[in-house]
Amino acid sequence: MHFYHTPTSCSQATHILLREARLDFRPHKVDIFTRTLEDGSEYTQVNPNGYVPALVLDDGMLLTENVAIIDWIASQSPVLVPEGRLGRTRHLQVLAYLSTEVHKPFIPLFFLEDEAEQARLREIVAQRFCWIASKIEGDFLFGGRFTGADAFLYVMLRWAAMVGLETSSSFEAFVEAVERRGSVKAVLAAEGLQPLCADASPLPAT
Ligand SMILES: N[C@@H](CCC(=O)N[C@@H](CS)C(=O)NCC(=O)O)C(=O)O
Repeated sequence: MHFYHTPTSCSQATHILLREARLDFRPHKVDIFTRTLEDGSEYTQVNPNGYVPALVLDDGMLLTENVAIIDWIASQSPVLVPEGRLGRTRHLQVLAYLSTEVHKPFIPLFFLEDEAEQARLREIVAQRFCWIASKIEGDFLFGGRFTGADAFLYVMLRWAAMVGLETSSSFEAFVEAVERRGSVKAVLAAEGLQPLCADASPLPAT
């Protein structure tokens, strides 16, 4: 399958999960500002909405939207979904929260110049991180099992670090546990990024 992504963006969660699920994929970098691929072709020919992530499956079907893509990858590798009768539903609940309550309001924090509006949005996003922090049980959001929601939360925490947004100290152990995973080390190396946790040993970039 083909995977369309932009390093550091929300597509990093998909990147981690494709590796967790050991799915074969060919990565393609997208410049989301010009909506072009590395060969200069127009990305809107692939995803008419112009944003990442996107997957094009081997049969040519296009998948977009973080929640749907993460749910689909988890359906290929059910260890990425919480256990229990409501496991998939609880997973979708957290994915929807991260997508609509954290990811979307977060994006303007990278661009807004109005200080009052920045402060208002930072407050909102910080509160939303508080709720999600209260959901961590053990290493991850659903106990000892790393799920798709953990990958998405990790990317949002990287964004928080990028804009200097203070978040709950209970995320420290979470980030350490996430950055111990081989999938995460490999993705950080592939995207040319350093781990957040100073003790995490990065993989050399290839
Ligand atoms: N509705 C999409 C939005 C994804 C999204 O906002 N992606 C950002 C990167 S984090 C992007 O590609 N932005 C460029 C654009 O919107 O043109 C989803 O949930 O997957």
